[in-house]
Amino acid sequence: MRVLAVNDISCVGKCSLTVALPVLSACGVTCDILPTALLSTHTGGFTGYTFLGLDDEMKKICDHWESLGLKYDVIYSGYLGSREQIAFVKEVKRRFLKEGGKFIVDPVLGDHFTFYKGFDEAFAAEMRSLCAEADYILPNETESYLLTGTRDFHAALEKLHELCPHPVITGAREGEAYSIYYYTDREEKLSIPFVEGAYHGAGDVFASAFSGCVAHGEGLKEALELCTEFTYRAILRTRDEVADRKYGMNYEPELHLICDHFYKK
Ligand code: PXL
Repeated sequence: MRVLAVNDISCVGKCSLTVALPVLSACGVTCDILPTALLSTHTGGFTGYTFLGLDDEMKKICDHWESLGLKYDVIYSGYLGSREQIAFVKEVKRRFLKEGGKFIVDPVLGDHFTFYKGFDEAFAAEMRSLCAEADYILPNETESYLLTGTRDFHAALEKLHELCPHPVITGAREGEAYSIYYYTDREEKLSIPFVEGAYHGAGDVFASAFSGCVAHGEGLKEALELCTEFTYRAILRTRDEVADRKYGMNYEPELHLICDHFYKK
């Protein structure tokens, strides 16, 4: 099984490709990478970070890959640095996704009901058009709102389902519970206890594990149960063991959960 992760390299502050690579390896899946940008840190909570968009390099990399005849079972796209990159990812899907392969879009736009730095409404509109080409989309609560204009999870899920067969809203606080709303052939949800605080990179931990599950052909419900349990355990460890949460999640000690799921005899 071969997954292509299209995402940035944030050198410090575990997220994006520095999470996708180890998590997909734990799934027993080959993870090739198409880096979208190189940053000294991610943009959430650090100041003075460097940013190098890799638009031109991405095109050259893909031209080389075409000469190798590469094709992927799953393409997973995350943080994209420009509207042009979003358009290019549609081309990447056309050129490199196997017949019958799955396209997963984590529409990285923002958190806490604001855009991440550098993103705006025009970017969100372009991201919506990428979601329309996906088999699965994984917006957080904020991204679901930015894509649909509604904070009501039921209404948002319906609107997202008009775009894509299997939307998954990865976080909805409901009192003391935290719910994942998703669409199989109807609305379904999965709940875990709510944990106070912000956990940078949690969405990437979740989306990477989900991509591994899809590569294994796991059903949506089973995949979400595993990814939610894995992310929840990592959140508890991070809450208890990490002093400065902008450096990312302490998910590594929980990777065994994923290895065991796929490989324990
Ligand atoms: O985790 C999402 C993410 C990915 N990549 C970069 C980011 C963020 C969120 O802040 O800044 C560069």
